[in-house]
Amino acid sequence: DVTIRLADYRPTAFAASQVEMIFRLFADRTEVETTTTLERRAGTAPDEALRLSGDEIEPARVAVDGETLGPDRYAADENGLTISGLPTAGPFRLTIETVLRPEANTKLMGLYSSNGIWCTQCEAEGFRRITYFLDRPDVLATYRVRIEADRAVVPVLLSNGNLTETGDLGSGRHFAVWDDPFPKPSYLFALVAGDLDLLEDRFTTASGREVALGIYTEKGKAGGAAYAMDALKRSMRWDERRFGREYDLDVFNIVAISDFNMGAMENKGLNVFNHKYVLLDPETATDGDYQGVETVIAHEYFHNWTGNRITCRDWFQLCLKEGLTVYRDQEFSADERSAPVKRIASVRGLKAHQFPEDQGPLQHPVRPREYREISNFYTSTVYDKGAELVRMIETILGADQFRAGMDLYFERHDGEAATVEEFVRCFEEAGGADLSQFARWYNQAGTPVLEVKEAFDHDAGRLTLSFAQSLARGSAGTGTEPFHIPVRFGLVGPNGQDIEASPVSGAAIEGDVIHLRKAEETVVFGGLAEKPFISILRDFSAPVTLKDEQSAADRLALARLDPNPFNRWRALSDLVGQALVDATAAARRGEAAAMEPEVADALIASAGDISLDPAFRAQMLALPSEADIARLIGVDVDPVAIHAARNGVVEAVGQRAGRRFDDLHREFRSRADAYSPDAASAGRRALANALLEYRVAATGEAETVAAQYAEAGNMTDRLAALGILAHRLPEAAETSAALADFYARFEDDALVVDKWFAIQATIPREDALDGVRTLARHPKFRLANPNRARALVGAFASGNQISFNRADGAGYWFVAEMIHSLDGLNPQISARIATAFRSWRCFETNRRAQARAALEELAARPGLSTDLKDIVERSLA
Ligand code: DPP
Ligand code: ZN
Repeated sequence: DVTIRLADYRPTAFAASQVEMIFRLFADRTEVETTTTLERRAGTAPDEALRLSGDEIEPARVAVDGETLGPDRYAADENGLTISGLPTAGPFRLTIETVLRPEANTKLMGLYSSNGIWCTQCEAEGFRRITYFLDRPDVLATYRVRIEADRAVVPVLLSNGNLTETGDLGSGRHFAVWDDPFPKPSYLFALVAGDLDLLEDRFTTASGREVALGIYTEKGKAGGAAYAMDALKRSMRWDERRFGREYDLDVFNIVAISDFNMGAMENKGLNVFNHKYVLLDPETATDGDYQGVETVIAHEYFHNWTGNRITCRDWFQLCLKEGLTVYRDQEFSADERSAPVKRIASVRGLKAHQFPEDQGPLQHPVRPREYREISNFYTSTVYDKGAELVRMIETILGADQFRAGMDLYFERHDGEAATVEEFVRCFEEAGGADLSQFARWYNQAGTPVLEVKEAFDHDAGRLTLSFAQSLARGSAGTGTEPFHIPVRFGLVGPNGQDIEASPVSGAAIEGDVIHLRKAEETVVFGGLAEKPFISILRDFSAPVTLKDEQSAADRLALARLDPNPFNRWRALSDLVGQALVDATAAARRGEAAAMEPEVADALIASAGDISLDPAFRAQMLALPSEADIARLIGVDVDPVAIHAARNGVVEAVGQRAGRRFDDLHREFRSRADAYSPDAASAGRRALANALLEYRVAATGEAETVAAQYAEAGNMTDRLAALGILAHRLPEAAETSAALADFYARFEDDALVVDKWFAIQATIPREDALDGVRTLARHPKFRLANPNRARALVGAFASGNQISFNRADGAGYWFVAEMIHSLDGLNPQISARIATAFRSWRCFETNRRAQARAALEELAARPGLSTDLKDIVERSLA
């Protein structure tokens, strides 16, 4: 395999302007005829051949301007097609015919069949599995697509753009023609055909364009798309208000598909979704699922401008659309729900997924410099850290200038394939800022450490904050120069209000943001009668590891009084994190887990703090996960000790809270009234279920939680109860009864059966592996379905710390074996699940040796996909 490098970027030798496709769908095959208008670019040699990409296809016919070429004019190989003797000047029409077998396509890239529905996935390099093409994002063309099929079997025929023609072909066949007037790269092409149900609605844009909205589902499921439709309309309105972006076609269609590699795909005018992010019903979907649908619907819709109207020049620029669009969907959720709760959830996600990636063998910069397989770069670093970079630009410039920069970006680059440099330049010009140092964030991998020291001079009334930033060179081997770090801060008085303090000297300060640019810098504030509490890195204004020397007393005070809600959460979370690290060390010495009474009391108090909304209180109560604790410990990790410590702490806090948590639980637990997915109601359920877990941990009693399981009026409460039973009381008779009942109730609903698999895959016992092995032979287990594979193998590998990381290595060997089987079907998913090995070096010697042996054995197997080989080899490097 070959390494692709950013430094090697060259435009294509030929430009494409128009693509006309005909798809003829039959039961056993699909015939595709693609005619592309091409032209040699100025500067391309007259004898230069045309090189097109292709993957697992063959040319049935090749023609130029209608004349079929003889086999001497073209040569197909494993990666594409080379055509020589093409016109030296002016446009010409190249026709290529291919024949596809969508039924046999288990990679779910290109054209495939899912539950009888024909559908496509082309990002990043799937279009080349449909036809030979200049399959790269900087080749933009308009598409006209004609689809022909049997009307009885395939009544619905969809592609990008607007529907311009339909009709009958005789012998029961019909056709539809779709025209997409916006030039687009091939990765945004889509086709869907089948017998589908439809939920319809309408939207009028700010300037009065009438848009027909449609969500297509498998038969009988369209009712489940109502909330998704509502989320779509709210997203459309929000993008108009917040960014001045209107929708641009007459139709916007979404299709929900059961077998899908990703969450969803933003194809122009025809988004294709994993059905998990469309279909909802209170009986079968949790509050988390509702939020997930809202987020993904918004994300894909927002791509219409950030990704589609302005796309990426090459795949190294992936963060240009993904980081920016994640930023936009985060802002949408913050506006629709609670901004602090959303920010806490985003930062938790960043630390859980991006930090370990950035600190391990799969490290890469937000804009990578090289790749072997682009599918492996749809990562938390590109998406989530990419979003943090956009957020930092906003923090540096302020809201108004940030908006001006976005406006300039849309105006200047509409219709183009752009780069990160062009994006950043828009903010420099519109905001009058120098972002050259800031741009290092795109190119230097790793999480910088930011140390802060505080010194207070009582007599002079001066506070000195000393900052030191450092970046260790990691596996990516990129630079370690100092970053421009925006540090949002506040000095908090004893009454819980920010003090206006005047900076006397040191690093630049604008408003509540300190701009750090050097490896070491200080800031001095004067005019302070007493030492304030220092609230630093408010709202997590930069993706760094913060090391401060704050006393426990200061943290406890900030957890109570910081007017910045995010930092209130962070102060408590830092204390709790340290307590869990200490408890793990104690557990390793064979001692019982304990928590400082002051910290436990702060946690308990936050649960009952009526000045905070319930969703926020639930966040305060949610302890770091076992994987989070492993990351805080960093080296020589013993997952069994972590598990014992965390469990012990939950139990101790639950016992200390006693009746207080019982009373609160009674106050917040769901009443019999109807379910509403709104943020406030969801927050009450989250708090009640968090309290229930502490209560069950403290008493060890299954009765209340089993009753909640049985009586629950919605999936949120039912699944929370089932999770507490399975994860806290795995031996209880109530647990096996509830698991059996859950399956019996929902066995025909694939998305709920996924939950049933995942909950058992994550039972925190070393012998959970035995259950997982049995489940892998269950009649409902299907490795070829990405959601199911993720629900069992993915959930086990990434969510079962003690069983995956078993001391005898059995967890590693089992996952390696499953990944290998999966690799023969679907390399993207096998490679994704394999990333669960990325933190193997953090464990104690014995586990480390087992993980290495399993990875080395896997790496040595013949015939691994490029995707899996890339992940396994980088993990071992
Ligand atoms: N569909 C995926 C996303 O929206 C990849 N573009 O992030
Ligand atoms: Zn995206």
